[in-house]
Amino acid sequence: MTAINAVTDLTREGDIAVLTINSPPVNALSADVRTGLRDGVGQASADPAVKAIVVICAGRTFIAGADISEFGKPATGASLPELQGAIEGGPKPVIAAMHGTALGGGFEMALMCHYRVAVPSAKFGFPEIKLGLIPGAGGTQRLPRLSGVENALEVILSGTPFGAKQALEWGVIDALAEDRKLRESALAFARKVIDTRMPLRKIRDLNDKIEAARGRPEILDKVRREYARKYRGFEAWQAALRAVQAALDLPFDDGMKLERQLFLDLIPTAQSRAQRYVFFAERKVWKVADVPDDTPVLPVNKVGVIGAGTMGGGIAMNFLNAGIPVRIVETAQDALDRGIATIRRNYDNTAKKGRLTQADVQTRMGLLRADLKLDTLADCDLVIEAVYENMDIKKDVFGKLDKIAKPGAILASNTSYLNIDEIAAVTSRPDHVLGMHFFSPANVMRLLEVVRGEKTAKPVIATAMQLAKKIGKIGVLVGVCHGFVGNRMLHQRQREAQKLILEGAMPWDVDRVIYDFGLPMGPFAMSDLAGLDIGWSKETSKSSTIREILCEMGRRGQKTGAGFYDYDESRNAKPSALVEKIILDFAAKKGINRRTISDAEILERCIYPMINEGAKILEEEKAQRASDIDIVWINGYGWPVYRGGPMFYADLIGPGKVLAKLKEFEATMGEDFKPAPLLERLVAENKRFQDL
Ligand code: T1G
Repeated sequence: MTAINAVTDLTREGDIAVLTINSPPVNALSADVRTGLRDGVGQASADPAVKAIVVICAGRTFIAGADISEFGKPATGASLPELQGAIEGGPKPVIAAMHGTALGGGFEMALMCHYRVAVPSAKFGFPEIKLGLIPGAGGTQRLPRLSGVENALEVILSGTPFGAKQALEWGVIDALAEDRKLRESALAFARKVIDTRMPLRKIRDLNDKIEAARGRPEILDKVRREYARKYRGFEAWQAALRAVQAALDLPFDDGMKLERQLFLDLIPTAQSRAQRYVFFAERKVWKVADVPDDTPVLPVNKVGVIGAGTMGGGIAMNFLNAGIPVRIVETAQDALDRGIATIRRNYDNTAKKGRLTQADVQTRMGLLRADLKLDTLADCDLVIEAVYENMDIKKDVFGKLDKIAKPGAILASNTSYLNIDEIAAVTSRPDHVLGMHFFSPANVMRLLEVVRGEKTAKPVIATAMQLAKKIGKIGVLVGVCHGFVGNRMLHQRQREAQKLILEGAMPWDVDRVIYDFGLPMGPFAMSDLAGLDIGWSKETSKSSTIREILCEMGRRGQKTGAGFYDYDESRNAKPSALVEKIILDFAAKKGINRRTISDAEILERCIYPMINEGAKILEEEKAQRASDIDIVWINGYGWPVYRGGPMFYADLIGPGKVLAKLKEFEATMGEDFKPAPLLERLVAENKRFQDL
């Protein structure tokens, strides 16, 4: 065994050289790994006794891509083109032996090899698009030559990996290895290559699939139309289309050059920096400073849900999807029946779309028990309360639950705003009480705010975070404050949006600016979707806000065909002349001199107070880190991932710019814009939120 470098070993099996990469956790194609590969293949190629070379990885996966943490830093070690020269351009057949996830640059390195062998469970793909990048080492030029242009576009634009069976069909791999016998199978394949004098098969020379797609612009046009909506605001996908177009139009090496340039141009872009930031942020959220990874977790084998409404039903589905039995409790039979019917309907719809089989639906519904009696939850390990958002009702439920639930059971509230400590205080087990704030629709939205109470025990936190992962959520630990992280910041935006439409803008102006910024919809369209009458009551309504006036007029949002917008029968929204008049009259009555408000001001007034509130949340330690706040907004409120989140956005435009604008607004519009001390400090120290 020869150590090529710290992460690469070279061994010999007769006349076959085996290059083993060992660079945990995912054998990323770092400078060391690239150099080890280049020098190892070079060494083996120069050794006359060697007839073939096998490249294999130790650990849980084949190379899972370039080392994302190296992007934006000065390049060191062997370059990707050098690697290509050593492998594809080398004199000896190189066979890639793959397991786990061969992704990005790792998959491209394998496509530089002459042959590929993989275990049946291996996955292959180009997730670069999720990082605001495109494959930069030949993926856009080589994959179409194997899978055909349409399939390659789907792989590159979706970023979704495909399996070994598909890879074999496309000729991406040449043989399936026996599971857990990858090395032996790869050596046997290399043996066959040598003994049967198989040629140095270079994918660059395979043009039949390319020729078949030449002169058929409809292929890319169709894809362009399909992805235009999905990738509204994103940049990288256009570059991916151009690179694949080059594979069709240009000789291989020219296509490679163009791909490389497109790739290098994307690395410094704000979008790619944002999406790479989010990649690591999504992995940091799970790390809780004072709850180490070895903190014992409590068993959760049965879950109780109180309330079978929209949230309760969605919450229950998450656990049923994970194979955990659920007992759902409601106060009235018709409400219970309605809730169960909704769950069944949701599953049937998913089955109709082919994403579940009827057997899956049966299995999940089979894990669900429904009841009217709270004490049927006595044997649950975790009970999640999802009743009406009222403190007295919640305290009443928790008081009763505490007497019923078994010792050691965790009691969680799905409250969106209320004080978890106050709820916990009505129980005898405040250390086993926390918030688990799901987002509607709860079975779809990825975000789960895990609300840590003052007395919540560490094993309970560890259990909730692990459970979040188990049910496919991204769990973000937050502290107790009104509205936690997401809603607390949302309140800032909603307040400014309401003020802006009195001062001179119209709801559709504000929504257009927020929509163009990249969010799925603006504050007024969102309110119409949720219903303007949430928290409104005819009895107490006094026409004191536009919202109240609209509700009094029966304009309660989409569900009534009218709200801030008028809606046609297919729920398409259009600006309402009546609402415009209501706003003008209301402002006049308030003595407000309306003025022209620029789109820039609308954006700053909606976003900067959110950033400022984020700073306060960090000051109060209601979030562990700025990137957690960004993960909340991306996964719970549709903040565009290519803008990294509100706190990343602040760093991108400069905390100084945010501070200056807030001060300017404060001078004319008062306290709502008073900068958070943390923001002042960051600017004074010339730091960013990321530096905290
Ligand atoms: N670079 C650097 N670190 C990485 C990494 C990578 N590519 N992939 C994972 N890690 C770290 C991660 O931060 C975490 O660290 C640990 O590994 C485990 O990851 C030229 C341009 C492989 C499916 O986008 O999708 O190639 O938190 O928790 O759930 O064309 O990681 O423990 O300190 O996610 O088992 C393309 C990204 C790069 C793949 C494993 N490749 N990785 O999932 O573990 S661009 C990717 C993943 C490229 C070329 C281009 C997943 C995984 P820590 P994990 P997992």
